[in-house]
Amino acid sequence: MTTDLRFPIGPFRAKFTYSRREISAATGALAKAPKALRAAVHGLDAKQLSTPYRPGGWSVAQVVHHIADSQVHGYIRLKIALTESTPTIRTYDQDAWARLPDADTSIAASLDLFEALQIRWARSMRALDDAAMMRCFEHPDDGTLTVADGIALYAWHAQHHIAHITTLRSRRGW
Ligand code: NI
Repeated sequence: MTTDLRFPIGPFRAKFTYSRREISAATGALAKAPKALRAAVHGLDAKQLSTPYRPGGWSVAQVVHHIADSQVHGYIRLKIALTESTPTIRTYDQDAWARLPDADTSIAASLDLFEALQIRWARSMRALDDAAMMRCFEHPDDGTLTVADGIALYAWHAQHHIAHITTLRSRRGW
């Protein structure tokens, strides 16, 4: 069996419509993600944080910063979808962001940022009704997505990147 190190929990598949149970599972997974990320990096030293999670991949620290950066985008994307008529959201060059000088081994602020954003996110999303969950936004690469897709996507996204770190640790015996 071959394992694709880039997709330790498999790829995300948008479904467009979700049951209440699926949305609450995704919201719950997101709510737990900041703590899970802290646990995933707990005790790692600077050398370990600079280690790529796979050959040619981002370092552990870059993965942590990316989770925070991505959650910033996700938060803004869903707020825009809730307040504008089928807006087209802005993409960004993730690899270029990961190479910016702030993507170093100082990860504490990104852990805090992810946690704080998640508190705001959970507060906003828990209060939404079915009509709000079906509001759409246009992703320039991925097409039309609903707010519910966005919640499911970001829940997957956090777990996907946390698994990059936890699978690296288990392969290395860290
Ligand atoms: Ni990502």
